[in-house]
Parts: sequence; structure tokens; C-alpha cells
Amino acid sequence: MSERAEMIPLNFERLPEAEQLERSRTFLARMRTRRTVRDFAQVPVPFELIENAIATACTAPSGANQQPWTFAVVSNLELKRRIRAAAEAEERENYAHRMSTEWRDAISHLGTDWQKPHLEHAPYLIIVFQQAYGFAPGTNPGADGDAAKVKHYYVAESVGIAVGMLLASLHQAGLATLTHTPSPMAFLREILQRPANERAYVVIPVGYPAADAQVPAITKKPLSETLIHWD
Ligand code: IYR
Repeated sequence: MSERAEMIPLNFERLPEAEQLERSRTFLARMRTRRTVRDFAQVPVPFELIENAIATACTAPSGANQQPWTFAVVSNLELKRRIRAAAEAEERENYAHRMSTEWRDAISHLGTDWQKPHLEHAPYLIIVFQQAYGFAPGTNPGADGDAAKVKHYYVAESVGIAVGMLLASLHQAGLATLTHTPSPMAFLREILQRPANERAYVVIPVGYPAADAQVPAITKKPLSETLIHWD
């Protein structure tokens, strides 16, 4: 049993309603310009933008405040090439044999295929790992059988919330992103030499869009379909 945390006063600033509306509308308008990008310019991005976005993601609420995530950042070209090759090998199988007709139909309008040049061209890949369980402090996860496992709660939900905040931060900073989930993703744990408790959750190429980048003409559902309100 861990001890109850000390309680401290909440630091909260109540804003005037006009300012609340202004901030909320500005943020909505900004987020509505976010598009998933698959063509990246081979142009560098300041590392602090990546670092700040990850720090923002790490403010996310998580089950029991266990923060069951690791953000692996790859800008090394050799590693990006290895990740691309391994992802394309899996995706080639997926598109050729493993996806059902129903699945293929569901994504056909996006125009994706097994080729993933963005995994090499984007200046940064952020590979998000979820920690299926933790290790008790003072135990050694590196040595077999020498670590006491700690159960984690609501791992997928916690990591999903953190990734949403990461994407919002990167967009707000003027960067383009792609949420990519090659399947299966076990190769990422191997290439990046992550411990046994970590499972890749998503790969996020980050950078500037290529000058001729195109996106599918798709829209979000109207709020009338997604928001229900009982007053
Ligand atoms: N993971 C594959 C296929 C794919 C699946 C879904 I669901 C998408 O929204 C888009 C693509 C790929 O990355 O190509």
C-alpha cells in the first residue's frame, strides 16, 4: 500500500466568459485545420518542438497516475530506414493477404498502400510504447526474473489520451503528423531494444508537409451526429 499523497490547494484561474469563448473558438478553428499527412519534406524540425509536445503528452491523466508510456524519438536515418523496411514488410503482407475485403473497402478512399516512404523522409518518428505493466522501484527489469511486476490500469485509455494531446501540441506548433499503426508492431520493440513490458502503440512521423503534399477530400461528421445533449 502506498501512502496517501499530501493534499495541496488547486492552482486554477477562473477566466472571464468572453475570454473562455475566444480561446475555445480559436483552438477549435486551429484544430479543424489538422490533416493527417503522408508526404513529408526532408527538412529539419527544431528538437524542442518534439520535446515540448512529448512533455505536453506527459501531462495527460492516466490510470492511478501510473503514466504507462514511453515516447521513443528517432531521427537517426539508419534507424528510420530499418523501421521503414520492417513496417513495409508487414504492410506488404497485410495489403496482399492479411486484410479482409471489408477492411480493404473501409480504407480504400484514403488511397494508402504498403509503401511507407514517410517513415524515412519525416525528420522525426515518435514511437509511442504502452507499458503493459511496470516494475517495482528497486527491482531490475534488465535481469531475467529479478523484477517485481506492478499491474497497470487503463493502459490503452491513458496512452490514447496522451497521444491525442501530443498530436494537438504538434499541430499547434505548426507541424504535420501521421498516426501509423503497422500491424503487427513487435518489430519496433526489437529494433528499439525496449523492455518486455513495452508494446508499440503507434508510430507518428512528424515534420513539415512536402510542397506538393495532397490529402484526401474527406470531412468530419457534423456535430449533430456526434453530440447528444440532455438539458
Ligand atoms: N495500417 C495500414 C492500413 C491502414 C489501416 C487503417 I484502419 C487506416 O485508417 C489507414 C491505413 C497502413 O498504414 O497502410
